[in-house]
Formats: sequence, C-alpha cells, structure tokens
Amino acid sequence: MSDQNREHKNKKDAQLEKDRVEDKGKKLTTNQGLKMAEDEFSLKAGERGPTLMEDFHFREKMTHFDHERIPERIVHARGFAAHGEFELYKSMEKYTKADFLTDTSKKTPTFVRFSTVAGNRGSAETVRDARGFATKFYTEEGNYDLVGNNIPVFFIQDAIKFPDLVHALKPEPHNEMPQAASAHDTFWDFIANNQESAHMVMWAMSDRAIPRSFRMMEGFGVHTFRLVNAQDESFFVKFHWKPVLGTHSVVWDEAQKINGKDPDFHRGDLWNSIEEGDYPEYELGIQVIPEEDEFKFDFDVLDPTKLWPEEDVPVEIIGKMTLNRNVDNVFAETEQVAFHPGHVVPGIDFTNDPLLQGRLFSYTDTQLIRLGGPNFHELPINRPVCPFHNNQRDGYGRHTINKGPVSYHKNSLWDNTPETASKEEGGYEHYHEKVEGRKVRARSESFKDHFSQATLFWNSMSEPEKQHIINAFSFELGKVESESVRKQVVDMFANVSMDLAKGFADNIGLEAPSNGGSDVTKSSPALSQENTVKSPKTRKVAVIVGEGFKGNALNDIFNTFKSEGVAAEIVSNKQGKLKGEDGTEVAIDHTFQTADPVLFDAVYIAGGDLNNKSFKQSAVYYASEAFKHFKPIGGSFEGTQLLKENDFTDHKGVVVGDDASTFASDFVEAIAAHRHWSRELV
Ligand code: HDD
Repeated sequence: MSDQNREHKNKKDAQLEKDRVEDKGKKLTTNQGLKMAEDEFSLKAGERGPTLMEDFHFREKMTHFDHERIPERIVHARGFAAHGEFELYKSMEKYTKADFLTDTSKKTPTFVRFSTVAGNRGSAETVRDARGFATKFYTEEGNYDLVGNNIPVFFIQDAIKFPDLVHALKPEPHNEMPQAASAHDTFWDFIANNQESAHMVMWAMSDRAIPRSFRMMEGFGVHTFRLVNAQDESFFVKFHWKPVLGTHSVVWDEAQKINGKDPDFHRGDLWNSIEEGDYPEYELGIQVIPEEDEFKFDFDVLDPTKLWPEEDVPVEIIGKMTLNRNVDNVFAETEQVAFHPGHVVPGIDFTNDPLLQGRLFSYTDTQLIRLGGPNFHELPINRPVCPFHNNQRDGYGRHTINKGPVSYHKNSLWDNTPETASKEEGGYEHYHEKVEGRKVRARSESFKDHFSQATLFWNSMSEPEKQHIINAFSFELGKVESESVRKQVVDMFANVSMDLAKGFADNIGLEAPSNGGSDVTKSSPALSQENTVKSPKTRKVAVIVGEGFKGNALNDIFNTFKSEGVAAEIVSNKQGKLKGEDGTEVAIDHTFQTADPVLFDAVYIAGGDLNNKSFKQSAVYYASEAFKHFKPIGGSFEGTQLLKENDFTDHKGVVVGDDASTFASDFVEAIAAHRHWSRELV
C-alpha cells in the first residue's frame, strides 16, 4: 500500500514519508534513472559469446548486490522492530524537566527493536536468552534511547568485562557451535569464574528467558539512571516497561520445538498482531530513589547486578507505549536503527554505574563499523524529528547539504552560529555531580555481595517456576563436557540455595556440597510470573474440526472467542472448506502439515467426523502436545469422546462440554490462566 494517501500517524511517520519509494507499477531504471529495455540478459558478443565489460547495467546491478550485506550486530543480531507512540499519563516535573515526561498533551513517536542476544541474524527466536528491548523516543528535544533488556540485572558489573562475557557466550571459536545457546562449556566456565553473574543467571535459567511473545515481556533499563528537574535536583531512577497483556512464557520443550516449526515465531507474532490491530501496549514505570537515600539500601544502587525490589521501592506507572505500525522495510529501518544509551535529553542523565559508563563508549563505536561511517544519524530511521545543526561535516554517505562557508566554532562571519543554547533555552548541561577520588582499577566493596539477590529471586518463585529453573540448569549443564566446570557451577549455586544446587546436581551426576545455602529469606512477589496479569486477549486456539461438525454450536463458540479477543484458527487434514451437519461452511486456516500445536496457546477439538485414522492420530497429537505443555485443552461432541478415550479429561485446564455458552466461557477462563501447572505436580 502506498503511504502517500494515508494520514501520517505522527511526526516521525511523516518525516519517513520523504524517503519512502513506491516501485510498484513503475518502469525499471538504473540507479542513474535510465530506463532499461532489457533486464534478463547480459550484454554479449554474440548470443553464445562472452559478456562485455561495457555492460554498465550488469556491472551496477551486480556490484550493488555484492555489497548488500553489512556486519550484523556483535550482540543482539537477531531482532525485529515496530513503530509506536508514547503517551504520558501525568507530568513527572517533580523529578525531571524532560519535555516528553512533563507535557501530557504530547504523543512521542517511538521505534522499538526487540532482539535475542547470542544468536546470529538468522538464528531461531525461542532460544533461552535475554531479550533486548530497545526504545527510541523521537522527542522534540532530540532522540532519547532506552536500551534495555527483559531482565532487570546484568551478568557483569564493569563494561571492561563485556568482550569476555560475549566471547564466552557466543559459539565456541574453534568449531562455531552451538548457535544461539548458552548451553556449552565456555559460557558456564565464565559464569563459575565470574560470580557476579549469579543473579542474572537465575533469571536466564528462569521462564523469563523463553518469553511467549515480545508482547508479553517486561522491559528494564537495567542501570540506575538519573532524573534532573528544573530546580537541578537529581533523583536515581530505574525504568520499567510493563506489558498490558502480562508477562508470560513458553515451556522449554515447546520452545525448542517452535525453533524448528517456526524460527520466526516472535517476529511473526509481533507483525501479525500489529497488522490485525491488536496493538502491543506497555506501560512505562519508574522507581525513584532521592539522592539523599543513596546509601539506605543493603545493595549499592550503582551495581547493575541488583534490582530494587518493587515492594521496597514501588513502581510508579507514568505512561503507555502502543506499537501501532510495522516497518516498511526491515533493512532500512530495523537493521539500520542505531541505539545508544548515551542518546539523552535534558532532564535525563547518567550515574557512575561502571557498566553504563562503558556502554557510553561502545555503542557509537559499533555503529561506525556496522553502518560504515559517522553519518549513520542521517539514515531516515535515526534522524531526530527536531532540527539539528552543528559544524560536523563530510564522511562516507553524507546526505545533508550544509550551505555556506562556515563550519567552525567560534566564528564572526555568522555571528557565532550555530550557537549553543543556554540551559533555559533547552541546552543540555551535565548534572553537576561532585566526584573525587584516586585513579584506580578496582571494584567497590559495596559491589561484592553476589548472592543475596540471586536468593531473593529464587525465594520469590512459585514451585513450578523453581522446578523450571532446576530443569534449565540440568539441561544447560548437561551439555557441558567439562566435569570441572559443572562442579564449579554446582558449588557456586549452592551459595544461592541448597535446594537448587541439589536439584540439578543430581540430574547431572554430581553431588551438591555438604554445606552451603543462604540465610536470605526475603522474597519479592512481583518477580514471580504467577502474579502477572491474566488475560485471554490475542491468544491463539487451534480448533480441530472434522467434516459434519455441529455448525450452530461452533458459531456460538467462535462468537464468544471473538468477543473475548481470542483468535480461533481452524486446523484440519487438508486445505479448503469444511461442511457442518447443518450445511454451515468454514474455511480451513492450516493443515496438520503446515501447523503444529506448539504454535498455539490452546487446542480445541470441536468435533465432526474424526474417524479417519490419520486425522484421529493428528488430533490426539495436538491434545498430547498441548497437555505436555500445560496448555488449555477443550473438547465438545466427538472431541470430548476423543479426549476421554485418551485420558485427557479430569485434569486441570481441560474443559469439555456440549453447551456452547458454558463451554466457551469456561474455556476462555482456562485460556486466560495461560498454563495449568498443577498437571505437573500430580
Ligand atoms: Fe548492549 C546492543 C542492551 C550492556 C555493547 N545492547 C544492545 C542492544 C540492546 C542492548 C537491547 C540491541 C540494540 C538494538 O536493537 O539495536 N546492553 C544492553 C543492556 C546492557 C548492555 C540492557 C546492560 C545493562 N552492551 C552492554 C555493554 C556493552 C554493550 C556493557 C559494551 C561495553 N550492546 C553493545 C554493542 C551493541 C549492543 C556492542 C551491539 C549492536 C549495537 O550495540 O548497536 O555496542
């Protein structure tokens, strides 16, 4: 669809319009605008002769193709993005002077890129990994980037260790295996020998690292940042994105299967939900600690391996972001977007978190190699929506045509313009923090407690979540060949919890140390996904239907699904249409070959003729996979019979019934619960 005829959603959308090109229906030309009469045959000396050097069209086409690829991101290579808007619920002027956080009348355009960390650009998406959650706010005062993850803490405390962490995590260099996985020797060797990683490892082994959808994960700025108000008062702040649909995960067996059945599972989910108008929404929350309270906690607020328990420092919800537009071109937008934690606006500033300080160098540096030079800020997706003027000039791929002779400061020819702005005019001034100290390569004593919050996280988990963590350690360490590394990891996590260490040590043929454990008893209920929002909205149900189904009942059930926001997709043994006993026709969305139960949130066997042997086998396969993954299962009419015969009924989350309205509402409730873990405990 040409965008020229549609109303632009916001200033960024309108700005991008200038660079959008519609090729459909146009004549094919060279890059010089020359219409070409032929595009399939190179210019040859005779029909069977050699290609001629003169063939400028061939040379141009081939050269461009040969140069199409750019280096992928060193981390977060696999990602997907969408445009959106941020609206502020209430002014935050008590904490910050940032325009987009004080003016509630403004809607700020945003661009969000979600990503995995370890895998390459073509890797699968439901791997066990942290997810990047990077947001660019195109504010009137310049771009502000919140470059966060779906895990609120980080593996290391000092940026100088980042290359080591990433080398250990990425595929091992001698054989480039495994792809997009932390389940290998070098990663766990790094963990055991860098024990500050304990807390983040707990998150990475938890269900948080296998999200159901980008739409159902939290985002965290991770670092403690600084807000500064108009009176120059400063506050420590942590940023949170809270998904309106709640925080939900898949189970590990399912995650691994999805990687094969649909390696694009997460991007497809994001793309489709936006195309269908189910816009993903995230509320922005802040935790604030006044400067004078800096030392009131049992952790250092500058330590990026620590979170601020929400029960101690409440999250104040201040606004909402809605992702409402897919990109037009993945390379131009998603691949070329350049995030940087150093892209700030007046009212937002940094702290001395040593991880944050190092990031402030790395991001520009990486864009220089990745995007080929210093002009990446001119790429359409990166350009601010406010004007920008300075004396920076030239470089590869310069777009801006700066007029006139002056490109230096100070000058008299242009009255010293472009001129700096005073603070009152919106000029950025760094917070006047007092710092003094000796130059040392050292870590503060206050950063040395690596285990208390790892235990806090463990204590906060429900029983199924704890079991999933034990299973994840067992899987990951089961793939580690070095017994010494495995043993070191068992010993390390005995500091977090003996139940945990014993739980997985046994599974990997080792013993937990006889003494260990933690005396931390505190927990933070906000960390458990058991306490998240439960909603049936946008959940996908595989509806298995055979010929001769009960048309009226199915219609009623579909109407309830629709009104509750549940998406029903019909799966059957072949493509085309199915006829109900009353003549009702339904179109089949997927066949048993093209879909799989792991791609759905629930399975409903609606009935009809299920007697064909392979049909029946497929229906049972759908039910058994859904059962194994704790998903809701529904059955009516012949479907109930099939579920009964195969012992699926009489379990939590299995709903059967022929009365359309009771069945539909009970089944929707089971869908909203997401997963029925008590099946695991019986
Ligand atoms: Fe980073 C990319 C998040 C620590 C160096 N990082 C990158 C992206 C996200 C994060 C979401 C992808 C952005 C996009 O979609 O384009 N990184 C984090 C978080 C961290 C963190 C939440 C800890 C709190 N990162 C971190 C450190 C360093 C880097 C300590 C180096 C000192 N990160 C990079 C990078 C990347 C990057 C190499 C790769 C591609 C890019 O920047 O643009 O510079």
